[in-house]
Amino acid sequence: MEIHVPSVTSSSHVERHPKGTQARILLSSVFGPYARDDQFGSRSINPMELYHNQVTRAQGSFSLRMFHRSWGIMLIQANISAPCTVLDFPTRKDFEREITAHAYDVIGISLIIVNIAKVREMCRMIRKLSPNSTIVVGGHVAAIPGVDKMIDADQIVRGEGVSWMRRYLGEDQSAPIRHPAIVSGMRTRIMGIRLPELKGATAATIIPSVGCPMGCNFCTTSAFFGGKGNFVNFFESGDELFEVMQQMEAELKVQSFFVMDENFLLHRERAMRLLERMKERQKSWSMSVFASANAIRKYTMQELVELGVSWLWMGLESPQASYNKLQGTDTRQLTRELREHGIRVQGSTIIGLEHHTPDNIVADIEHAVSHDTDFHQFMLYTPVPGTPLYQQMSEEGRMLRDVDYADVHGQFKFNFKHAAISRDDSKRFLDWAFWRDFEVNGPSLYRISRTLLAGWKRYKDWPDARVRERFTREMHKLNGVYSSALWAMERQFRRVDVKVSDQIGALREEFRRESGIVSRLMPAVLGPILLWSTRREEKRLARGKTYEPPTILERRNWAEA
Ligand code: B12
Ligand code: SF4
Repeated sequence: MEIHVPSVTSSSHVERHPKGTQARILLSSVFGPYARDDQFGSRSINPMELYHNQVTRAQGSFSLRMFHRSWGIMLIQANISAPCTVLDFPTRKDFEREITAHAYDVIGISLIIVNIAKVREMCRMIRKLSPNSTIVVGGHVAAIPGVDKMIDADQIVRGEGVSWMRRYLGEDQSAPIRHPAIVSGMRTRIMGIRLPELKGATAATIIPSVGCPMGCNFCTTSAFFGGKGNFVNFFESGDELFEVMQQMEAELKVQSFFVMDENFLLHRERAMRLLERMKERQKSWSMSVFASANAIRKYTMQELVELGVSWLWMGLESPQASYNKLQGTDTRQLTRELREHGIRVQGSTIIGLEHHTPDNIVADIEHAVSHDTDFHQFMLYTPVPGTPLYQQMSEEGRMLRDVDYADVHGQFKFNFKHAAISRDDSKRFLDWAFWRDFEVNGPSLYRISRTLLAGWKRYKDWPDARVRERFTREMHKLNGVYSSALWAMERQFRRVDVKVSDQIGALREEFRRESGIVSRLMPAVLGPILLWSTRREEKRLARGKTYEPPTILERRNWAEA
């Protein structure tokens, strides 16, 4: 086989494609199925799911199941004028069909490090079935040292891809970013029921920036887009962001947004200008954001609530870790306060930090669990190529050489030599953390119902109509459904922990008191159905049932050749 030597580039040096914007482009994610063990690096414990993979994975039938599109290639497609197809979650057959059915000049593949074996196979298929195509590989995989010798691609792109692709096609790389309309999640399931996909019911994803200037040593997103002090902003000001959100509101009929920005609240000026515009136009929007504790502390609770922050993903590293983003914050107090104001908190805790030992790690996990967040993500401390941590571990000779990249996803075992914890124990502690959080705090669905109710009670008579409307909307839309789910959870969770089951029962009572007549009656009917579907799902999961995202194909600027 002839191996081309690819250039590994970022957007600052790009050689233009001879056909420019006339080139036909295919942008694809890697092929599935994902939730199984195979020779292409799929792993059953690493499905293409956010919550079930790394957040609610120990919660059985209560685990939140949903899929997210590959936003990077959607963003690139929306910002080039060449005819372009996005193929998301293909099977190998779908991919083969697409590259043989059309004469693509450029085939771009997007992937992260775990999926390296898939791109190797996809390059092989392209060379055989579409030999005239130029292969461009982008996404976090580009951070692997020596990746150019591992796959048969022509170009490997590091960092931001819109500007790279624009330069490659001879377009203006600094033209304003056109934001694609993205429904944040799809095929949502919980308690054995697939939720209906009604227009406007699911949040729109907004991508204000990539990267994060905080530069924590293990953080791959920060490192990939420039590291400490750097990031790439797509929408600089609150005004620009407001306009984009308004467009999405009109296009997707949404009032809630999933803001895909690693540290949204860090940019206070932008957020506060956005709030001003929201107030001017009476927008009762809600926002799910990622933010570090030090950034959250720049705001009062009232500002967060007025801004519509309804869900917050925050790092809760061990109290002994010295990350700037925590800056001495009492994260337990902060979490409690946020939840009392109706803000759902998703904590994120790293297992296996440098100071952890078999003797102190249990206390650190208990500390994390004691935050009683609505959701809790646990991840192994993982030196990933491209990060300062990887550099340091490599220099210290602590990287384990025989670990397959497909297993470097933070949910299995260490990929480095830890001073005090063995590889096998790293998995045991990780699995235990998930279980402990579930056992002590109960299903996340129960926890978010509790936060929602607290917020509604506090803000239902609030003077700002936008805030009132948001809480009333969130509460009333689902009130009867939450009560019914609580009815079923209370019974099912009795098998895990009676105390938590009683707490769920008490919350159900509270919901009942706050409900109208229809919602009061609903649990009697819907509750038993949900209990039945929950138990059916438990049996399915025990038999090894897994879920896969659907294959999606979207063309833009397309005329059949
Ligand atoms: C959404 C998401 C997911 C979705 C994936 C959806 C999908 N369709 O792939 C879900 C939830 C399923 C997921 C799962 C996992 N994820 Co994930 N995920 C993300 C997240 C939060 C957002 C990605 C995103 O859209 N970003 C915004 C877009 C605009 O950025 P981007 O994708 O990087 O794309 C830009 C460039 O990379 C480049 N680019 C990308 N593709 C291409 C292609 C071409 C041709 C070109 C030229 C350029 C280019 O241009 C884009 C625009 O600038 C990121 C964190 C983050 N903030 O990025 C983590 C992230 C990508 N995930 C990560 C990890 C580790 C995982 C898991 C392994 C973790 C786990 N155990 O759960 C699994 C793997 C699942 C699997 N089987 O593959 C890591 C990747 C680490 C690495 N170095 O490889 C990240 C960076 C999080 C982190 N900080 O650790 N993930
Ligand atoms: S604050 Fe979060 S996103 Fe920013 S560098 Fe640290 S871990 Fe990464």
